[in-house]
Amino acid sequence: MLALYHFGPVANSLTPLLCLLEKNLAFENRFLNSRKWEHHDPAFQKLSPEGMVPLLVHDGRVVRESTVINEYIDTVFPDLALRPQDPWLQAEMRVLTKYVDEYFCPALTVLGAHGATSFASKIDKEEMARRLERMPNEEVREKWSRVSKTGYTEDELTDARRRLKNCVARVEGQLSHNEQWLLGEFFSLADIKWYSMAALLPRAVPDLCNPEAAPALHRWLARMADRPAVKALENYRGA
Ligand SMILES: N[C@@H](CCC(=O)N[C@@H](CS)C(=O)NCC(=O)O)C(=O)O
Repeated sequence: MLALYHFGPVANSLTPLLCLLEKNLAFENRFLNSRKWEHHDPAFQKLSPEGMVPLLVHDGRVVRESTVINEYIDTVFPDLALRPQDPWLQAEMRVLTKYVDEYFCPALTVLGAHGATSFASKIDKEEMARRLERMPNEEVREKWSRVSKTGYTEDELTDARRRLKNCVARVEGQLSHNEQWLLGEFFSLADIKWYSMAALLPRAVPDLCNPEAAPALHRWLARMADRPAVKALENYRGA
C-alpha cells in the first residue's frame, strides 16, 4: 500500500504526485493543508520528525525527499519506466534533478516564502511563537520567523531572481539540444522534477519566463501541461 503526504500539486509535493500519476499507481491521497498547519499534527510528525512534506509511506515504511521518493517509486514499480536504461543518460538525468534540489528550489523558495509574508504577518504573535517552537527543522523555522515579520530584503529577492535567471538559461540551453523532453525523446524524472518548480516561473518571474525571453522553455511547459498526468494534478489540491 502506498500513501503520499503532500501540500498539493506545487513545488516539492508536485514531484512524487506527478510520478505516481504518470505511472498510473494507486495511492492514498493524504493532502495536508499547510495554512492550517496540518503538518504539525503529532501523528504526522511521528512519520516526519522534520515536519516536512512530501513523504511516501510504502507498506508501513517511510520514504523522504522528493527526488529520492521518485527514484524509489521507479525502482519498486518499474513499469512505465521514468529513468533511461543508458547509464550516461541516467547520469545526465541525475545531474538535472540535483540542480533543481540544490540550486533552483532554494532560489524559488525565497520568492515563494516572501509571497507568504502577508498571510504569516497577520498571525497573532503568540500563536506564531508557539508555531515556531513546533518547527523542528531550523531552516524552516528561520523561514517562517522571517516571513512572519518583514520577509526577505530587496537584496535577497534580487539575488534569488538572479539565480532564477540562471535556471531559465540552464533549461533553455538543455531544451535547445533536446527539444521534446529534457533528455530528448525519453520522458524522465528530470522532466518531472524540473516541472515541479518551473511551472511556477511564469507567475514568479514573468519577465524571465515568457515566450520571447525563453521560447524553448515556454514550449516545453505547454507540452508538459498537455500530459494527462499533469492535467490530473488538479484533483489533488485538497478541499
Ligand atoms: N528536500 C526536500 C524539501 C522538502 C520541503 O522543503 N518541503 C516543504 C514544502 S515544499 C515543507 O515541508 N515545509 C514545511 C513548512 O514550510 O512548514 C524534498 O525535496 O522533499
